[in-house]
Amino acid sequence: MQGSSKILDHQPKTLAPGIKLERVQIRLIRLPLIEPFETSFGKIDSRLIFLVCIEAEGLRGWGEVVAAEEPLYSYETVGTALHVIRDFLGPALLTRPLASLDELAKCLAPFRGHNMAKAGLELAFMDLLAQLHEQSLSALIGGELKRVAVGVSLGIQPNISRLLERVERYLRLGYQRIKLKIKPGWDIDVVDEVRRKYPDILLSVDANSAYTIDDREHLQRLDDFKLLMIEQPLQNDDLMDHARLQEIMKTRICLDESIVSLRQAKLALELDSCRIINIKVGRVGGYSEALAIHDLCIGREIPVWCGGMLESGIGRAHNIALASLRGFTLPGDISASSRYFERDIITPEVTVHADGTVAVPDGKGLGFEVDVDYIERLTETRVSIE
Ligand code: OSB
Ligand code: MG
Repeated sequence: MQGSSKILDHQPKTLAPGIKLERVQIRLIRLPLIEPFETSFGKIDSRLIFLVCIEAEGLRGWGEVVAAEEPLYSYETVGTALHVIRDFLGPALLTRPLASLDELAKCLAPFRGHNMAKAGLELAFMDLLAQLHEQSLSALIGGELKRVAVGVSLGIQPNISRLLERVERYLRLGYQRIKLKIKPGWDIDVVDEVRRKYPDILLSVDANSAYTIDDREHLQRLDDFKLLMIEQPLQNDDLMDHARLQEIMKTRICLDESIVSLRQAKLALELDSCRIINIKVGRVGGYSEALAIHDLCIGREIPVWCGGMLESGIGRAHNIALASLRGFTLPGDISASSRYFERDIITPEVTVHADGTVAVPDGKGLGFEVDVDYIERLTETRVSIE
């Protein structure tokens, strides 16, 4: 390994004298899920998708705010993001021309928290910047992979046989890793059954903070199943207990909810709270922080992978670009559009090849067409900031 500072060169792409953003548009659209998605914090049947569109220089850049309707995965919601973008972040971006991602990030940095809201704006800005540079998003951020490996996240099912049927289905479709959502009462036995039937697959579990350190002995039983990782077993703000758990478990802990910034990532690695990191642009506040965490992990030889938030095609396209960076060595939660939605809002839809990879598009910006007419028809709420 080389020294960490020189490893990667996400060349700071600047456009002198800067882009004057003309308008930030928010649209909320509801997309029904093909089947309900259940985690340790609840079940949803549809996604209220929060789209951000930035207009400048005759172009439109698209981003997505991944917040849910309820503050369960994080404190942010569709409602808080709407408020914060409309009243603070959006107006701040319209005050002066912005020449680079760095300048945009600096402009948003004074506002505390609300990472998903910030990320939605960063994503839209980066799509715009990539188009202005006549480059793909992947190329703009220094992505090297032409195909990214993907896995699937399987929600809690009404019974084991339904789960086994889903596992079979996604393995047949080529997905390279199966992740099972777990919670107390849906864990050891379930993992045991899946592992028994599929002794050699890449298998992981995600608890979404459903346990506490008092469950340590119970969680240690997961060590019997050769899991790739256990994702976020404990509370989001408890790096110390994660470190205590990692110390006594063979299975690598991967942190999701806990890693909200480069600083938290450094702290988690320093404490040995985890040995794998899941990067989500939304959770960390956008590309600039995501790239920094990626570079940190490469320097420390910590594998990273791209998490998902049941995004529409727009968020999904950004995830594909992110996952094309070379530190993303484990399969991401990047499913085909058809895994979640009857019809996506981009064309072509995201598809998973039989070898369990998704192609990184090389067209300008997102590399997919945004189906603006369809979005228009679905729009429930529209807010314009100018
Ligand atoms: O914890 O990774 C998670 C979905 C919503 C909120 C949190 C998570 C998830 C998933 C789904 O696991 C990943 C996907 O988008 O396919
Ligand atoms: Mg997770």
